[in-house]
Amino acid sequence: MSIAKDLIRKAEGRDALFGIIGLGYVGLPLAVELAKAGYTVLGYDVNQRVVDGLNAGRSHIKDVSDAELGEQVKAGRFSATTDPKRLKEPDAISICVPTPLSKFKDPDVSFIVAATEAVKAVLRRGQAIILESTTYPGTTREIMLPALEATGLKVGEDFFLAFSPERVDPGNPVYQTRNTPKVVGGITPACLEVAAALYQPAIDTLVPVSTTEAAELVKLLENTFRSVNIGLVNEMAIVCDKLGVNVWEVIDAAATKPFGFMKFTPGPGLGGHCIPIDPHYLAWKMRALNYKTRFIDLAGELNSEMPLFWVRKLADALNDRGKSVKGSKVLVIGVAYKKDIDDLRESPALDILRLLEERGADVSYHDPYVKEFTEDGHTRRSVPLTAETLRAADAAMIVTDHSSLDYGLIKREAKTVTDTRNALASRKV
Ligand code: SAJ
Repeated sequence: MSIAKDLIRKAEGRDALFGIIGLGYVGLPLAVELAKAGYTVLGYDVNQRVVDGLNAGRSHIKDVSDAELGEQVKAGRFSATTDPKRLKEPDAISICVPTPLSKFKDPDVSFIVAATEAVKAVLRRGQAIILESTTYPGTTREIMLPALEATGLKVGEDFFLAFSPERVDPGNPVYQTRNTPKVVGGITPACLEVAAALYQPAIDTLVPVSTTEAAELVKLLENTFRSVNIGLVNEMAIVCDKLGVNVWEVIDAAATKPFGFMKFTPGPGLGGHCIPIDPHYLAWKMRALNYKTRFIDLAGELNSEMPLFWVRKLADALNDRGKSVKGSKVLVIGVAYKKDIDDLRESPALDILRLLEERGADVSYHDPYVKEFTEDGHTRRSVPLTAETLRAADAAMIVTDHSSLDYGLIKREAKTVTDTRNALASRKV
């Protein structure tokens, strides 16, 4: 039997040992889903504390409960290691490592390279390697393939190589790993067939595409689509401000169109570890091909302007009360990059805090999900949201519209509120 057919048979029988490199918000939910489907899963991470916690049945990822992890650990279907030599054991390995941007907004694929080197060191006949990390089109073929074929093994015959973009939306109550359709592209047809067969027991819907580049681009299109549309509504917020029109009213009315429109909302800017970053992977690749991705660049500029736009709106509100930003006490309400989570990555609130302090404001923040954080060596702690803290501030700014906030209290007690999320009006307080 061919090696591919043998792997497919193992997948069908759940006899394959599945490896996951990177046990974060993508890798751990995938590992548990594969174990639930009947595979034995070996997790690999460089962080010994994470590995020890997982082997003790303690999850560090909100979307994976200790109970569901512990069940798989107890059943012997999941274990974790920091030993890269053990990567020779799995028949299949999914790579779920971070792909951040460098400070020059260039792709940082160092984690993918490190994972590839770890696999290359132990690559054996009969293994399937699937990259899941969001990256620029060509990464799988240009970085991973040469490294793995340098072992002398032949892709599509001795080993298999594919790309399948992660589509994890942390905290999403409806869509998790199993019920989110999974796009897969292979370096060869056999690679695609093997990768799809390996995922099939754990994923409800597989979406095969013809190449790894197509699969890489699918994810970048998805997130560039969001960044560009958020940039559009943020520009509409600036347009409406200049025209004295309520942008939220305009968007809500436009959203009544039952076809051909998709609602996005203006905000304080673009945060998170996906939307502000993924489009720049594509822009970087296209610059190398002498093409300027104007939509991506323009959306990035517009979204980056929003913190200053809202700081200026707050300055106007203070000015209307005969006050300057300099010397005023400002309470920023919500610092996470989006509501109901504790994630600060790329949060526009960080820019807003900086811009206010640069203008001489005495700034404090309240966020029920972020008790404290340190940035550039400066630790800030969340203050309670009370009538006292609201009254003590000359102005408040709602940056993250967490569901748990007491908007009635904010409306009653704050001297003035700059509402970047239309949180008060939308809740009719
Ligand atoms: N934002 C707006 N206006 C909007 C939507 C978002 O200003 O209309 C802001 C948010 O406040 C946040 C940033 O954009 O600061 C990103 O928000 P997001 O809703 O896109 O959330 P993310 O960053 O968690 O994006 C993830 C992505 N998932 C993956 O990459 C696998 C994205 O593809 C999902 O569509 C998104 O979750 C989701 O729908 O929740």
